Amino acid sequence: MSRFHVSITPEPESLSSSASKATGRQPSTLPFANSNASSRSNMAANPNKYSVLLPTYNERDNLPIITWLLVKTFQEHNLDYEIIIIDDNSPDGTLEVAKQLQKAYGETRIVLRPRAGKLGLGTAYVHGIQNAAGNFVIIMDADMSHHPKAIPEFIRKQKECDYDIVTGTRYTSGGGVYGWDLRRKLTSRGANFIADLLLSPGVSDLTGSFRLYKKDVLHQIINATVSKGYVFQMEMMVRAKQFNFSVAEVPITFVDRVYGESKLGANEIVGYLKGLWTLFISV
Ligand SMILES: Nc1nc2c(ncn2[C@@H]2O[C@H](COP(=O)(O)OP(=O)(O)OP(=O)(O)O)[C@@H](O)[C@H]2O)c(=O)[nH]1
Ligand SMILES: [Mg+2]
Repeated sequence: MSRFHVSITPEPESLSSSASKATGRQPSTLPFANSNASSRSNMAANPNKYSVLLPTYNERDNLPIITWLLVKTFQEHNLDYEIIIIDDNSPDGTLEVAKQLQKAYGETRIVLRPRAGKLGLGTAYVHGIQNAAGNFVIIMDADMSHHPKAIPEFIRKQKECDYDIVTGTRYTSGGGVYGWDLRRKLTSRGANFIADLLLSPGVSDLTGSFRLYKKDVLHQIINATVSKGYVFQMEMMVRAKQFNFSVAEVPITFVDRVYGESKLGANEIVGYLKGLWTLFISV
């Protein structure tokens, strides 16, 4: 029997009110991890460590908020974690902001893995995962489209059947997209529809990038993945199916980026279609 199957669970509301209060403004105090006894005792109950891969390109305004929310979430759930920021020499000075965050939260929590230039998302993950200390890896965007409040649910879901991968989905009941215009919504839906039609990886949100992986599973999938651009996330699910990894889904609410310009243009769409075709004829 194939181990590849998909299971869906609703997203919790537990952190939503406190987190939304934090969104959109700089916190006056920063949460520090593992500072009390109850935190330490619960950490012993969950021996896992979660490495968050946060690729950034021109995210100087979003990075402090997403980092603060991540620290707060991990702290409140007594989870061991590190946040690995992979900045590609952003012209807006994102790396300087990341350095400040490292000073505030400490070098064991904030790990900087900068690169000299914009080399793309796919290789940013490969670069980030090197030396990751966690046995689990969380991949997410830094622009606030992915809310850290979903992470405890990803973790709970993963434990349920020891899943290899848990992926956030916008396209099942309980999930959704906010802030996109019709063109962007149609592009995303169309990209999912065509990929599902041609490759049937069995996952409802193929282009999303909010996912939890066992680290060795992510290594294996990344090593097999050949795409570079937007098609990368979709290929990861195609490879997961190929290797018979088990995948669970958690509905997520995706909101348009808080600060900064969208980078999705005609070139990316053409690149996606080309990549999809390459996969169709090769996988
Ligand atoms: N290190 C690195 N990060 C990148 C690169 N391209 C995008 N990112 C980051 O990857 C994440 C996802 O990219 P986005 O630009 O948000 O992609 P998107 O969500 O499809 O499009 P918009 O939000 O509309 O711009 C964000 O955190 C970006 O800052 C890159 O070439 N290198
Ligand atoms: Mg984005």
